[in-house]
Amino acid sequence: MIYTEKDKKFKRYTVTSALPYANGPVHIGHLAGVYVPADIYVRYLRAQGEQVMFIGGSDEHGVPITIKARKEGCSPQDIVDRYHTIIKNSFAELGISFDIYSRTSSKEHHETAAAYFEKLYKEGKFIEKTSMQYYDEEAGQFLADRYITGTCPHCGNERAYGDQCEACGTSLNATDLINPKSALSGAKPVLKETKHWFLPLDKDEPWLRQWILENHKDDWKTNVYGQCKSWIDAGLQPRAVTRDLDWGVKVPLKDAEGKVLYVWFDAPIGYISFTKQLKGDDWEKWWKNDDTKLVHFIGKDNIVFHCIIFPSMLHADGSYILPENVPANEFLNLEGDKISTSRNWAVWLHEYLKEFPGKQDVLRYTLCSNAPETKDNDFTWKDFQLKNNSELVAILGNFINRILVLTHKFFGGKVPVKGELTDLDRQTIAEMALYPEKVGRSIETYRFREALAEMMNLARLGNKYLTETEPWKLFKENPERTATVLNIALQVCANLAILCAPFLPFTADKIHAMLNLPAKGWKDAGGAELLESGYQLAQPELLFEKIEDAEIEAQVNKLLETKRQNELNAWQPASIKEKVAFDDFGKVDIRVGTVLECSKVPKADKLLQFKIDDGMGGRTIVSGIAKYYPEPEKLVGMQVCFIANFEPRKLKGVVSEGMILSAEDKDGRLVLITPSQLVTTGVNVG
Ligand code: B3M
Ligand code: ZN
Repeated sequence: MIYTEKDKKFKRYTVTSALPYANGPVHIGHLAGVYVPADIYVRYLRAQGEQVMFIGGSDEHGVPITIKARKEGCSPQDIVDRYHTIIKNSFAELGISFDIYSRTSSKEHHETAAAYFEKLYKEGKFIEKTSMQYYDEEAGQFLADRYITGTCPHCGNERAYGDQCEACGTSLNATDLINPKSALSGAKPVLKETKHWFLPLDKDEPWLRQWILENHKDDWKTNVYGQCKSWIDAGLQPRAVTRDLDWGVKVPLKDAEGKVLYVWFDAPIGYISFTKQLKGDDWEKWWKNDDTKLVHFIGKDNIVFHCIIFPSMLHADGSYILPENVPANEFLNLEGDKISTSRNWAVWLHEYLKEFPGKQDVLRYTLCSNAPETKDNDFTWKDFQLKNNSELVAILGNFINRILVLTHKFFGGKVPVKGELTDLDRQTIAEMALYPEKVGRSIETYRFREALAEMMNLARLGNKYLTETEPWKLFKENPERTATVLNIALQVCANLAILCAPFLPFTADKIHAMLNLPAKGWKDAGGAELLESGYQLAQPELLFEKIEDAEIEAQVNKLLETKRQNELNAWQPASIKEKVAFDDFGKVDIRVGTVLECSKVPKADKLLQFKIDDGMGGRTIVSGIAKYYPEPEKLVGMQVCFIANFEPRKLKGVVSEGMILSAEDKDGRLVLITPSQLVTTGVNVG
């Protein structure tokens, strides 16, 4: 049975997943937070025989896209074309089973979003307000959303954007920011008058309070409910739904030259316009019938938009249903650090697919078993390896492989006939029968980690059954009993094929093929007669293979390299030291010398020993630059600068009479300072 929210029976499911911005590829954080759980949910519903529509697409408007285009010197359309293609293809390859994956720059979407606005406008649902907005005088442009940064008034984050603070998740208006700065020129912006249309969210407070805080108190996740509650309790404010920008859906009014719809106004309408693209004239029932269940899969930074603002838009129109649930996840970190597109701190899906061909299910498995359902979580490559080697290979893959190999060995690959049952058989069959409901109930309540763990428990049950019956030993003395054991074990395999399909669709297909199992739905699962006796099985193939340390090390090294690059990029010149009097500087005696000999100091990795011609009979200087000059003899003849009036010091047994000058580059490399032309040995530097 389907356990619906409040036990209401729905006829069809409209399932949406957040539209990723087409300004970069998709990474594991997106997948674990939104697309893997959404895909599990819809695959399960389809297996239950439900009518499901799974909507996805690229969000191709918004300031981050125009900022990127500006940086790269191309058009916003070029940017979204590039990333839409990468995102769409990589989702398909991972088996994210959208019924449609469209894009908001499409003509149909522009028409639908503009019409949506126009209808609300005509019905007087907006407030028209002239207000002062930030304007960059150098760039000659209003600074909407991410074009402006400043300090968040709530948490003090100095890099909050004009529409949202990513540190604390609060949604902002640009005028809330402390110390605002233009992202275009860095200039302090001025306030300039402009007209916009606002959604009066303040008027929606009473019904939002009732709908979320009362009606959905028990069935929405606590993280989602909590964010909504603090928003509503803080008092809702009217929100501008238009912007002074030239990239986006044009505001369909006469006096709105140079204005577009706010990206968070047009993007969720994408769910509707994509439905129209998919269903044509039949689209309305997916959005307007009470017996349709609408579910939005999103990440936690999108909660207010999907729980408050979009529902207010739907409510303002009046003919739409509201979401039944919004199972938002928290964030996934990578190796202990926040995933970041700009710092390239991510595992990119399209790269994973190239580097781990055929291992889609390993990623799906790891991300689901580690999904940040109730709190932020961490992805590590070590854990990825462990999950593959000691769970997928050792528990699931090994079980299925053993059974198939034994069936081929003893019974020519035919499902053997079941004889008399023992207590253990009956118990195993009875336990197996509980799994479809256990897994299903967890999926329906959006507890995907738990659901996956239950599915694996069925494989564990199978392994336990084998350990206790030992069919590989049994055959010689009791072929009949072996037949019964393998029959039952094969039924477990068949059940696993059905139950693992929402999570591991590629593996499910392989098991189906090996068992020659006709397509079966969730309702068939649990039974001990899925495979009839005498049925011919196909040849077994390994479902999973071990991931070696070297593969994991390569990934970890790739991340270390990213970290190194980030540190280099973050390099800034050291601040200037305290002022020094001219005469004080004059006390330091710097000279030019010529290298006569140079060699490594024995038993000291870092030190080079120089014999320097100083024009006064020569001197020895020891310098800690051996690492950067692996062939010291090549330095002979070179002119260097050195401090000539240092107190002599003993270093590793060698007396050093001075210090050779070098510059420290941003990666820590030391480079010798040398005059730009040959000069007389021994002259002063100053
Ligand atoms: N484009 C995703 C994000 O915040 C945003 C979702 C829109 S869903 C309508 O990264
Ligand atoms: Zn903040």
